[in-house]
Amino acid sequence: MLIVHSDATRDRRTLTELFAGQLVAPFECPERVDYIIERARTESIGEIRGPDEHGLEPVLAIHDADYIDFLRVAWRDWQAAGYEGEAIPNIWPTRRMPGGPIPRHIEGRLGYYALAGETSLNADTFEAALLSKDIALTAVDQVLDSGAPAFALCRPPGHHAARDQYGGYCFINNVAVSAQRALDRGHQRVAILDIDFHHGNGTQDIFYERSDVLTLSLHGDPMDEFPYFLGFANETGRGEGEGYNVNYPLPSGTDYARWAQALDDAIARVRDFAPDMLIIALGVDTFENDPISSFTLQSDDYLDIGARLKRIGLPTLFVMEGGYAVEEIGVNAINVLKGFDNA
Ligand code: SP5
Ligand code: ZN
Repeated sequence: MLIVHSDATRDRRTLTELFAGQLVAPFECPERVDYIIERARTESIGEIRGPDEHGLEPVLAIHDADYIDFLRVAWRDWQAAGYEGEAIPNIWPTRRMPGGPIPRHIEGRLGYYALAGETSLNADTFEAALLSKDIALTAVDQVLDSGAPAFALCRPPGHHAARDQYGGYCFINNVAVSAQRALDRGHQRVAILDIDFHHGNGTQDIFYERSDVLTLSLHGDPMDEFPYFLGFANETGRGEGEGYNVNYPLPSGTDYARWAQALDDAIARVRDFAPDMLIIALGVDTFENDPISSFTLQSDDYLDIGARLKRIGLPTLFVMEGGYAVEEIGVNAINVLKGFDNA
């Protein structure tokens, strides 16, 4: 399988993550990609190529222009305010004070555009987000041109990013931008199946009122897990989109037998939808040793996931999302691709 990767993802690193009341070294770190690409090489998964620049047009087909402008200038404005740490929001338009104008001060704008406070911004952030979407777009173009599967080794991830919000380590929604690209290049229907441990809130929200993109997500029950405020089973779409969003919230401790039942149900829904392309939001934070998650999947289970996805029989794009057991992330992510290729 073709892998799209850039060594330049290594150059982007935040230093802080607000976690459990402390600023810690971020779980979403450059070494994640090192382990994946090293494993791809030792397992001879296939050709590894770099991304092509795709510009902002495909991004603006999904995200609001004011949000992208905010990402472009956020670090500059944060520094101009005299702040020395990485940029972290500390106030939001919450339930009792929504609805005002977008603030002028960077502190207010951060809260306006952030959906969570664990994702620090720094000088690298905007370039990193652009590189990640170019990796995804290069891979989706390859799938569109060849029909063969491809893996976009994106970093930072994307599925928590909404039309005008960042968070959950995500800034540009790589799977959403890729799905829109496929539609703009002539596809009628695209399915996005999100198997990251966390609910794909951004992807759900972006396509919630549309019937041309079926969104499905298997994830930790938001009663107990990030992002807490979306991802429940009764969220099935709205208007035109009614029936085109499917959530599988699963309890803490979910093992592969139980998880795979949900996967099979999701696969049946994908088949019924009969899309032209399948996009997998590939997180491996469902792994038993993941430091921020609570499922118990084993490394071999990822081979079986890949095989089940292959049997759907659709042109398939894999896009990297989460996975924070860094030393095992290479084995786990590449096992999905191996399982797919060998089925
Ligand atoms: C792409 C991706 O996987 N993003 C995940 C972002 C999660 N960030 C917040 C982590 C907070 C962990 N809290 C643990 C709650 C009890 N399990
Ligand atoms: Zn995740």
